[in-house]
Amino acid sequence: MKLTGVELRRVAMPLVSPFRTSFGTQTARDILLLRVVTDESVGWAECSALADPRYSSEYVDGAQDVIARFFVPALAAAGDLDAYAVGRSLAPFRGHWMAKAALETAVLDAQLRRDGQSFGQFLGAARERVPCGVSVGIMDSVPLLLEAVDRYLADGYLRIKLKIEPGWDLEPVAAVRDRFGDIELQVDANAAYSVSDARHLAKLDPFDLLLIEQPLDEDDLLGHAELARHVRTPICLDESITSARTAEAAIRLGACSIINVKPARVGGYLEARRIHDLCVANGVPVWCGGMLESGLGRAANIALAALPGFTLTGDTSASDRYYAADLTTPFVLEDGHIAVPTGPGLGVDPIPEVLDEVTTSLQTVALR
Ligand code: OSB
Ligand code: MG
Repeated sequence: MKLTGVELRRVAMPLVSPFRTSFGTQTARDILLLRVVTDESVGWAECSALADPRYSSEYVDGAQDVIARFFVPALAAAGDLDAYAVGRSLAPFRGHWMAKAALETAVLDAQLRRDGQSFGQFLGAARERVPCGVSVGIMDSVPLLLEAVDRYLADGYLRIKLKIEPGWDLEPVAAVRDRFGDIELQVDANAAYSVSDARHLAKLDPFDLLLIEQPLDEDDLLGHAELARHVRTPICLDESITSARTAEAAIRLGACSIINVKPARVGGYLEARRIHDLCVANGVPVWCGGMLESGLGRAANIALAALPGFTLTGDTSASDRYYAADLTTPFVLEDGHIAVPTGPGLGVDPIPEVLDEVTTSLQTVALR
């Protein structure tokens, strides 16, 4: 394939309810969409970068800038294009995994649409539907939290994840356990604690959580390994895992026993699959995380979550958990599961009328 055009579009997507975490409150997503045109086909992708660099160092304006300024010209100069060539062309540029992931995903979508192959087939999906969990934000009170969890369980979600931070941890966890009994329950701290909180975090042990996600800073692998010696709850890493290499280091150091794979955070689906393979080889359970994606990003995440090593329920929730009107045909929960798309590429397309309505800007990138 030869690259003939790249469009960068921003869309404003209000969330159905505010999503509060230790890194801030999201009330809407300001999403960067990529449309890549080649001489043979068209591909779409969503960049998962949030508006502020508070979950990780990336942010949406920065992602758009680095893609337009550096990444697209490098791809245009690279000649014959496929998803693997994207990684090679962008390797000289440091970091910017979410921006790289978006471009690689759009090219992979174009390639797979040309070949008539779905993301699931390409990645090695082993099932037709995936079990779904839901990530529940920090609430203003425990009763409001219980109400939200009650609704998600009634919807059919198979696993609940509670966002925690200092001052919102033992009490909400105890209340959810007490009210809902033996449900699959886990927590995510988004790096809100330090290793000196080990004794406090050990108080979560009696609640039999599936895991605690990213209690400490992104770069604190040794701290996580130390913490793992003081808590019984399995430690899962999210922010710390930026590549198969950091995943291997984390596993070898004993910093985690479970990994949350987010394709956006690790530079794309090819690296996500490598991490999956590494974890399978090391007996480390993995699950697919999310970044409040629209249907475009969700489609590929659900395909990835269908790989055989994804043995834990992911954060791949249905469209209506996030958006009143999704960009694509909505993903729906059936019996706690979402069906893996089967059409070519992502298997879903943006709905033109919805896209028009939510678009806030459109940049056509010069290929030079
Ligand atoms: O830490 O997993 C996280 C959303 C945005 C950024 C980071 C995280 C999350 C979630 C929600 O927990 C995942 C989802 O439902 O998409
Ligand atoms: Mg997380």
